[in-house]
Amino acid sequence: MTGKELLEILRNRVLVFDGATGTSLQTQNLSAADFGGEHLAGCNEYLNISKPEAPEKVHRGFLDVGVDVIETNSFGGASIVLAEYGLAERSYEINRRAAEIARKTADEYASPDRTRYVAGSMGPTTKLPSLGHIGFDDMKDSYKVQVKGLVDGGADLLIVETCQDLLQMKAALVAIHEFIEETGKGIAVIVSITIETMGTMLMGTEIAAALTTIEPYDIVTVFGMNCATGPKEMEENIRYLCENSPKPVFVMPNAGLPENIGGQACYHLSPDELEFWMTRFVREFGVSIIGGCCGTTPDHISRLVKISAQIKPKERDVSYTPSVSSIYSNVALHVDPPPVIVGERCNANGSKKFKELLLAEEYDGMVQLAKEQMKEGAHILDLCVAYVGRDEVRDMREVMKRFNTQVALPLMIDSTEYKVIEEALKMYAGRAIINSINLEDGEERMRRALPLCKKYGAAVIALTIDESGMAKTRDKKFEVAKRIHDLAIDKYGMREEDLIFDTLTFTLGSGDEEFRKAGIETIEAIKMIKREFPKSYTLLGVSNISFGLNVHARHVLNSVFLHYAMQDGLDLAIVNAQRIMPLYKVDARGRELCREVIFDERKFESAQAQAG
Ligand code: THG
Repeated sequence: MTGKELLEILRNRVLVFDGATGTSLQTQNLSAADFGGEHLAGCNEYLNISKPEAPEKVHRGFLDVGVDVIETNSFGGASIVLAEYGLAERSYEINRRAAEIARKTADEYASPDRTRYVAGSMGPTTKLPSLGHIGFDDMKDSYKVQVKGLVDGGADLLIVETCQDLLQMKAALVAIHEFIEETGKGIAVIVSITIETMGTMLMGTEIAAALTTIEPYDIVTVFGMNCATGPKEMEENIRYLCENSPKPVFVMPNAGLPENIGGQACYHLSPDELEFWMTRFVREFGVSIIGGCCGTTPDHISRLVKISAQIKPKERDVSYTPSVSSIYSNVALHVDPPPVIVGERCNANGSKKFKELLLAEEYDGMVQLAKEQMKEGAHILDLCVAYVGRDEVRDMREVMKRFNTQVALPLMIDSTEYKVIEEALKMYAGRAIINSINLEDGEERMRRALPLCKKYGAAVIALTIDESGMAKTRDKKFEVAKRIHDLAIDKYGMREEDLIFDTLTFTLGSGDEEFRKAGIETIEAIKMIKREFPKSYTLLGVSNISFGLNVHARHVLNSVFLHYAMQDGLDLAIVNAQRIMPLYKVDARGRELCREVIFDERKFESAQAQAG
């Protein structure tokens, strides 16, 4: 089924998933021989080959109580997990068999007025790419084989579940994205993350950052959470998703928190308690898909079937704020009062200190500079490691490896090289911003960069530059912005809110007649863009306005320019956070002088003319 078809089903009712596969298999007391020998004992996925009756029995238990969807016995079916049993090469076969067993059993229970669906289960594997346990491409390739097997075996949809690390989740999504592109097959996808008892994902991710990272993926139809805790502990996060997620919400709790009894995890939540919490989630919060994770039995799940028959989910009133995220937390693309501050100093061309750290390959010092900017008030960091004569791809990898987990702020990837941008995106768990695209070489940059945005869920900065160069007047800046806007949306599938327009300013510090209106034109173009594309964002590299002036004049002019740009709708500003002053801290004379320069009022000349 396609994502659209899944949405259609969810318009009318709550969909019920099955319960625990792993703990249900355990209760069958299978012998080593059932698993195919001592060396395979414990490999649940190999049962699809060695004893298919075992997973089939689990499916029947849940289909008997009336579930809509059963999950394939393939949670650990990625080759990187199967490798632990020497079964890596058999991943396709094992996943395909898992789907075939579920398909055959589900079809047996289906009737003309009652479809039973098969969800292909994709677990988190045993590796965390954000900790360097495995490379992105290796993980993605492993998932891709699993996807192929599950779809070929007859899965109706895919569930990427128990996600621990957003980068692991992205590897699974990129695998599905590539599979869809290569085969042309549309398949619905559910993503489910695991929030540990401490309130974040294993890697420390807050629910808001997870939502921000997943939200741009249009291949993902439903988003939610499963495992780690019982429903009670999930309550606040479920409430958050129901209030903020534009995608329908999925919940699949454990039967309570596990208790360790003689080395075995035991789950004690009663069917009554599960029914109580899930009723609340559906009726009061508006959850659309319910099921059970570890420890849930057919007795538990029969209660969910009852809920689905009796209760319609609450109509949700969702307000999503477009944002970007690091692996830990998220930052909205607009704050009140503005601006969102983008720290400019992690730039090998814009900071002497950062350049020196890069040349000395002092990567930890670079992390320190990033952290300093956070203390100075930056919300996002611009990151540029381009330096003549150095290998930018290698430098980006070295820096990203560290910044991904050691810097809590979302990043802007500032590079003109697509290879650098993609390598950065492959190492970044959160939602990044690509800095930038333009029309200097016609559509080429858009054609290369925007598919990367779609694949990795990034936002993008669009500069008002076209084949004739950097736009100088407000009308030309707007015209270029409109051309990019229309192409990005109509041809590349971007959304208005994924675009951040930078109306670039030349310096007012040169004194050239040609550039005297640079400041006003830039500000007026921001106004026009905000009026015509209200869902898009605007950004400026503020320090550009003052190149060529002395340090003190720069600080003052930058601050005053930022003030006026903000008044006219600027959302984000790339600045040296430490050096930006609020307007009241600039003395009145400096403020007035800067205003006259920015708005080109030419008091000086007209006074001279009068005197003459
Ligand atoms: N738009 C977008 N991206 C950008 C820019 C833009 N990225 C780069 C740049 N412009 C914004 N970043 C900087 C960084 C530093 C300076 C200016 C802009 C700067 N640095 C001091 C100098 O060169 O004099 C040096 C400071 C130091 O060495 O510590 O001014 O416009 N989308």
